[in-house]
Order: sequence, then C-alpha cells, then structure tokens
Amino acid sequence: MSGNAQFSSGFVQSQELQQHWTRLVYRAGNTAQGSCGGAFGGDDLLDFTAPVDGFYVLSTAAADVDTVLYVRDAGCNGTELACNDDLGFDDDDSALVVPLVADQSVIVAVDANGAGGEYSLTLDVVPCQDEVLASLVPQSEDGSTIGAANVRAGSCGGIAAPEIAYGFTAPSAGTYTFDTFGSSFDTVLYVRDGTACEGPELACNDDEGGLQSQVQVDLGADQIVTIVIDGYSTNFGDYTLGIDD
Ligand SMILES: [Ca+2]
Ligand SMILES: [Ca+2]
Ligand SMILES: [Ca+2]
Ligand SMILES: [Ca+2]
Repeated sequence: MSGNAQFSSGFVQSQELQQHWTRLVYRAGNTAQGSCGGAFGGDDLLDFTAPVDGFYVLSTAAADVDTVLYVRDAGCNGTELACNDDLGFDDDDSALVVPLVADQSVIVAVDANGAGGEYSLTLDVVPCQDEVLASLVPQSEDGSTIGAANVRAGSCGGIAAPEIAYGFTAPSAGTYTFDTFGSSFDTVLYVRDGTACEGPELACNDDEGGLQSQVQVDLGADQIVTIVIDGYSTNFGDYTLGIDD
C-alpha cells in the first residue's frame, strides 16, 4: 500500500472542484484489481472523501499505460461502485462516473493491464441539480445543453447526450405537467423524486407529439423533484422547459 495517497478534501473543494493528478505507478505493487481488469498490473490506490453530493467524473490519460480505473467503497474489501478499462476500441485510457454523497469515503484505484507507468488522473464534480427553480407555476425556463456534462440518463433515453438538471419544489399538492415544447432538438425529459443524484424516477418521456417531450406527475405539497432535460441519442441544443399544473 506504499502507493496510497490522500486526496485532501480542502484541496478538492477549491475553485470548481476540479483536480488534475499526475502520478507514477510503475513502482506500485499489485495489491488490487477491478472487475474490468488490473489483475496483473501495479496499482495506485487513492483515498477520497466526497466534499459534496454530486456526480464524480474521473478519467485517466496515459501515453504508455493501458490504464484500468475503478472506485470502491472505503476499506480493504469495499464494494466496487464502478470500473472502466478502455474508453473505446482504440483508446486504452479509462473514464467513469460515480454518484457520491457528501462525506462518502471511497478508494479511487488507477490500475494497469500490463506494464505500469506515468498517468494523469482528472476529477470533476457535476452537482445533482445544476440550478434550482422557483417554486411556482406556471413557469418556463430557457437554457441549453450545449457543452453540458453527460452524467445522467433516464429509463427512456439520454445515455449518450448531455443534459441539464433542475430542482423544483411543488408549491401545492396536485398533478404537474413538465414539457420541452419549443426546444430546438430531440429531447428526452425525466423527473426524479428528491434531491439525490439518482433518486427514484417518477416519469420519463422521449417523444410527445413531435420530437419534444412531456411528462405528468402527481406531487404532494412541498415535494422536491429533480427535472432533467436530456437528449435522444447524442442530440443537444437550446431548450424551453415548461411547468404547469
Ligand atoms: Ca492490480
Ligand atoms: Ca485500459
Ligand atoms: Ca445524458
Ligand atoms: Ca424526443
């Protein structure tokens, strides 16, 4: 465990919660492996405690190392939360997204298939809600998913497209309608219960009438939901989110 290093939470909380690490793994021992690889390669195990709730986006870049990246719950035999070997058929770097809650401790492992070597590790955090809307109806909100992160998906789509998530509190009990009518692209819309990054999905819709989306959900007074405007396939663009009761 000589390669073990401590992420400083205070350091991570600086600026935009973004970190870039460059480390040497070629002297690290082979102490761990992930479900997707790393059985025979030296590994670098990093303790990390999440400073805030969010989606943690981790990626490696290495010129001469076929990296394997995984995240486990803290402890020697912690449950694996995510594992990635290769970004693509011809790209042996690794990347993954794992939702964590504030103060959750995990081990970030950079492992290797074959020989170790120098790598850089990048850590970014995407909040569970990008913005919080006013608790009123009707309202509409204009925005864009251009350049947004792709860390979420609904049961009806959105795996490969960037998205924006809003927090919304129902001002009174009733049936609420959310839509993306007037948006410039093929949207996917879903609503999750609560403020957690991956709360239970209440509704998901791809197309309603045209390529835009509409869902209806019954909410109690002061119930908080997370509304996500995502895209079909890899689509992105300007949107209008409508909320009515
Ligand atoms: Ca290993
Ligand atoms: Ca790899
Ligand atoms: Ca998405
Ligand atoms: Ca659609």
